[in-house]
Amino acid sequence: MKKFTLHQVQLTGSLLVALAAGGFTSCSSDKNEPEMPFITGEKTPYVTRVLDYRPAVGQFTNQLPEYKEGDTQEDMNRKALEAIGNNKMGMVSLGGFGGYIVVGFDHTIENKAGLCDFRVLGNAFYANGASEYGSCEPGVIQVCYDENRNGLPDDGWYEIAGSSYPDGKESWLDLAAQAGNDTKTVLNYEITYYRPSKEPGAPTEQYIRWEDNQGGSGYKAMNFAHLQSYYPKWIKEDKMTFTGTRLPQNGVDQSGKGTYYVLYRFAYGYADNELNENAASAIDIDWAVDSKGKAVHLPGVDFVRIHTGINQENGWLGECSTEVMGVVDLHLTNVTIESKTIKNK
Ligand SMILES: [Ca+2]
Ligand SMILES: [Ca+2]
Ligand SMILES: [Ca+2]
Repeated sequence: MKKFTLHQVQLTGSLLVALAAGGFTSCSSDKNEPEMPFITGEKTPYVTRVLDYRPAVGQFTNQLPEYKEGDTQEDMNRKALEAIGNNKMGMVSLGGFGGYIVVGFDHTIENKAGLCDFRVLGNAFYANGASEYGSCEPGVIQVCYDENRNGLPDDGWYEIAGSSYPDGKESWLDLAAQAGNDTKTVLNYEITYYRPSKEPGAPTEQYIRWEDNQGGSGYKAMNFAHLQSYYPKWIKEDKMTFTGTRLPQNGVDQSGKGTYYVLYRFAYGYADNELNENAASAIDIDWAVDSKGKAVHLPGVDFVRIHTGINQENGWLGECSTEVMGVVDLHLTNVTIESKTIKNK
C-alpha cells in the first residue's frame, strides 16, 4: 500500500492557480485556467475546473456541450465547465467507450476514514417499477492527489475499484451473457475510432469504424434521433484512441426484437450508474487502486477523471455513454455515507 502524507499547508486550488499564473493580480489568458476568484478562504463543494473534456464518438457528441465552428479544445473545456461547474447541474456526454473528462476543485476533497468522500452526478434512472435496471451507463472513475501541489494532475492516477474490478461480479452477468453480451472486465482496454469519410446525415448501422486491442472491431451506428456528426469536430486527427478499464456489457434487449433495451446497474463505484441521491452513487477514496490492483491510501483527491466504461450499442437507445452533471464533495455538503453500507451490502 502506497502511503501519502497530507501536506501541512493546504493551499486552495485557486490560490495555486493564482501562484502559477504569476501573482494574485494577474489575469490568465489561458482559457484552461479558471477565472481568478478573490481568495476568500471559502471552499466550494463543486467542480471549479475542467482540465480536459474529450468525448469519444457518440450521439450527443458536438451537442452536449454544443460545438460551434472554430471551437478549440480549450473552448470545449470551458463549455464543459459552464455546464457542470459550480453546481450548475447541466450535462456533458462522454460518448462511447473511453471518452473522458478531467475535473478539478478549489480544495482537496478529504479522504475521511470509513466514509464516502464524493460522488459523481449523472443522469442514471430506473425503468418504471424497476430497481435493477433502467438507464445505467457506468463511467469508470480515477482520482489524483496533487502531491506536488502544482495545481496539475501530474502525480499519478488511481482507479476507483468499483464492483466489477478487476472482474465482473454483478448479479445480472449470467443473464447478460445469455443475451450475447461480452461480460468480461478488460483492464487496459484500448479502442480506436476512425473519422468517417463522409457524414451520412441519416440513420446507418455502419457509421464510424472502431477497432480494439482484443481483436474486436465494428461500427458505431447513427440513429434517427441524432443526425449531427458523432466524431468530435474540434479534434484534428483522423483517429482517436482511448484506453482504460472496460466493463461488462450491461444492455439487454428485453423485447427480443431490438425495441426495448434496459441497462443493468452495477453494485457500486461508478459514475452515471445509480440515482444521484442514492448512497451507492457515493465513492470512498479508499477504494482507489494502483495499476497493479493494489490498494493505495490517498489523503484526498484534487482531480477526478471519468471515462465511459462500456463499449456497446443498444438499438435505438444508441451507444452506452456516460453523462456527467458534476462532482460533489460529500464532506462539505454534510452528507455522511459509511463506506461499508455500500461495499459490504
Ligand atoms: Ca473515505
Ligand atoms: Ca500535481
Ligand atoms: Ca446516462
